[in-house]
Amino acid sequence: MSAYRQQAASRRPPRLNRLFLKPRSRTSDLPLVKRFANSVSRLGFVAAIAAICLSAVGCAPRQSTTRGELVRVTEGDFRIAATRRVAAGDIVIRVKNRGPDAHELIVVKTETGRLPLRGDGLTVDEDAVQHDEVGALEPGSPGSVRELHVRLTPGRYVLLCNMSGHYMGGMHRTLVVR
Ligand SMILES: [Cu+2]
Repeated sequence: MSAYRQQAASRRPPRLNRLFLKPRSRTSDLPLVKRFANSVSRLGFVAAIAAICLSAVGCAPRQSTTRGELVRVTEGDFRIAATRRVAAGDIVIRVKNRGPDAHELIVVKTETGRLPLRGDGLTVDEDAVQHDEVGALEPGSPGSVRELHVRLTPGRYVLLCNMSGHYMGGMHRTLVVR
C-alpha cells in the first residue's frame, strides 16, 4: 500500500454503527402498546355511543345527525321544498334533486327576504349578497343527494337556485332560524 493510501485509511472515521447503535432491547413493547390502544379505542366507542344517546334525548322530536340538526330540501323544476323553521346552531342541509334539470343551492341571510337582482332581471346579484351568503352547493345532477354543513345564527334565510331563470321561476324558499 502506498504512503498516501495508508494515510487516507488512518483518517477514516471509526465505524459508526458500533459506537452509536443501541443494544437490542430484551423484549418488544408491542403487545403492551396494542393492549393500551385497544382499551383507548373501546373507551372512545363507549363515549361516542353515550354522546349519541344524550343528543337523541336532548332533541327528541327533531331529526338530527351527529353533526347538526337536519334540514331536508327537495329541489325540482322549478321549486324548492324545505323545512320552514330550525333551531340555531350546526345545521346539515340535505338536498335531493328530483330534476329533471341540474340545480344548485345557495343559502343567503336576509332580514327582508328580498334579494337584489342582476341587470338581467332574472338572477340574484350574488356579488351584492356575497357577505350574507353562508353556504352553497354547486349544481347537482337529477337524482343526486348532497349535504351542506353550515352554522346558522337566528334570523331569516333564503334558500335558492340561481341558475339562469330558476330563481324567478320559483326556486327560492324562506328558512327561519330561531
Ligand atoms: Cu335550479
